[in-house]
Formats: sequence, C-alpha cells, structure tokens
Amino acid sequence: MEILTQIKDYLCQGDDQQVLQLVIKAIQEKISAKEILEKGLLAGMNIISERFKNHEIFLPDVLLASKAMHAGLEQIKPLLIDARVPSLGKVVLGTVQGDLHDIGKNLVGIMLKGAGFEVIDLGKGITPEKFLEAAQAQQARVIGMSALLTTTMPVMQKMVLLLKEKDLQGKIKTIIGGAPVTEAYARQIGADAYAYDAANAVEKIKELIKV
Ligand code: B1M
Repeated sequence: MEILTQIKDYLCQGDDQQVLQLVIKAIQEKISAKEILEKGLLAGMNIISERFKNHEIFLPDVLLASKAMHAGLEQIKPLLIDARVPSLGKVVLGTVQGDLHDIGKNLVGIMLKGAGFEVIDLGKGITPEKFLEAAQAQQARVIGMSALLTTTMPVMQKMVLLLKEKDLQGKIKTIIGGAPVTEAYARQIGADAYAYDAANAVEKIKELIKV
C-alpha cells in the first residue's frame, strides 16, 4: 500500500511530522494498526538498523528516525490497546541501567497492555534495585527487562542474583529480551523466560503466570 511505503520512507528520512500526518491518514483510511506498525514503522526501523550497522548513516540520523517512530507509535497505541480486556496481572517493565534504547521496550509494553496486562513502565536506565522496589510496591509477579547493548546485558544477571539474594526467585519471575539477548543467555543467567519479540513476550508472560 502506497501510504505504508511513504510512512516507511519518511521514517527513514527522520521526518516525524510527515510520519505523524501519514499515520493519522492511514488510521482514517481504516488501515489496521498492526499493518501500520509492521509494514510502515517497523519496516522503516529495520532499514535504519541495517544502514546504521553498515555505517551508511550516523547517530543523529538514527535519533531522528527514532523520534519519527515514537510519533507514529503514539497514534496507533490506543488502537493496539483494548481497554475492555480485564487485567491479567501486573508486569514491571524497563530498559536496564546504562541503556537508553526504549523503542522495543515500548512495543512490548503496548502489546502487553493490549493483551490485558497492567504494565508499570519504569522507562530506561533502570537499576535492579529500582526494578525490585517497583515490583514489591506494586505486587507485580513479573519483571521484564530490555537491553540493546551487549555491555548492559549483565544488568539482567544482576537482577536475577538480587532476587535470589532476597529469596524472591520464583515468586517474582523475570523475562528478558532485546536484539543481542538470546534464549541461551536467559538460561545461562537463570532468567525465567526470553522473548524474541513483543508478541512472543505476551505469550511467554502468560506461560510464566499461567493464565
Ligand atoms: Co543504538 N545501538 N546506540 N541507538 N541502536 C544498536 C542497539 C546497535 C546494535 C547498532 C549497531 O551498531 N549495529 C549498537 C549496539 C552494539 C552492541 O552492543 N552489540 C548500538 C550502539 C552501539 C549505540 C550507542 C553506543 C552509539 C554511540 O553512542 N556510539 C548508543 C548507546 C546509548 C545508550 O543506550 N547508552 C546508541 C544510541 C542509540 C539512539 C539513542 C540513537 C537510538 C535509540 C533511540 C531509542 O530507543 N529511543 C538507537 C537505535 C534506534 C539503535 C538501532 C538502530 C535500532 C534499535 C531499535 O529501536 N530497533 C539498533 C540496531 C539494532 O538493533 N540492530 C542500535 C527496533 C525495535 C522495535 O527493536 O529494540 O530489538 P528491538 O526490540 C524488539 C525485540 O528485540 C524484542 O521485542 C521488540 C519488538 O519486536 N524486545 C523484547 C525488546 N525488548 C524486549 C523485552 C522483552 C521481550 C522482548 O521482555 C521484557
């Protein structure tokens, strides 16, 4: 669809205003939020990731594209979240300490809310202590951690160790994800689950708390 290609292209150009207007137009044209997300916004972010990896573009370009992604995501968020679904439980979510990447984490939050979970999104740069404090205050059964840098992945292990130290392992479950994170890493550090994308995170958390 032409408009989805335009969303993808303007996202790659980092034009948040055009992305915003086009997403609004796509919604008016009754294109589904899922299609706007997958064929427009995420398709654009995938191109940006590839170009950044190949040194064809630089950090400021990625920042602009991320801003455009956020602008579009904000518009489709209400469509992906169905407020009528009863709460399945609370999940504390955040990007780990030292890591500022939050696009994937935000998507996970949106999908979880859409599936009926109550999400306490702590934002980015979150220490294990902060995760724990929020989980205890909110009586959440799951802590979800996102990391996009290999250098910040060890924070996930610190979280697991902190729960162990406080004798809370198993009572508060952990799920991890993010581009460099793998199932094997989750097993290695003793996390309760790993998810490769936002939809998979919903499935895995449902399994974790058996709903
Ligand atoms: Co950065 N960055 N970045 N970056 N950035 C990566 C991650 C990188 C792989 C690019 C590269 O070099 N090829 C590289 C990391 C290398 C590594 O560690 N191995 C990198 C680097 C090096 C850096 C800086 C250090 C650059 C610098 O300053 N020199 C710096 C670090 C800042 C910091 O965090 N302290 C930096 C900064 C930035 C921006 C600020 C410009 C921007 C982030 C903006 C933002 O998030 N608000 C940015 C971006 C956008 C990227 C890339 C291009 C795209 C990431 C993204 O948003 N993808 C990224 C390249 C890449 O990943 N290949 C890159 C789209 C998103 C939907 O996917 O986040 O993977 P993702 O989430 C998916 C799944 O992974 C999963 O579900 C999501 C949806 O399907 N998932 C979970 C994610 N979290 C989950 C949690 C779960 C379950 C599933 O359970 C709780």
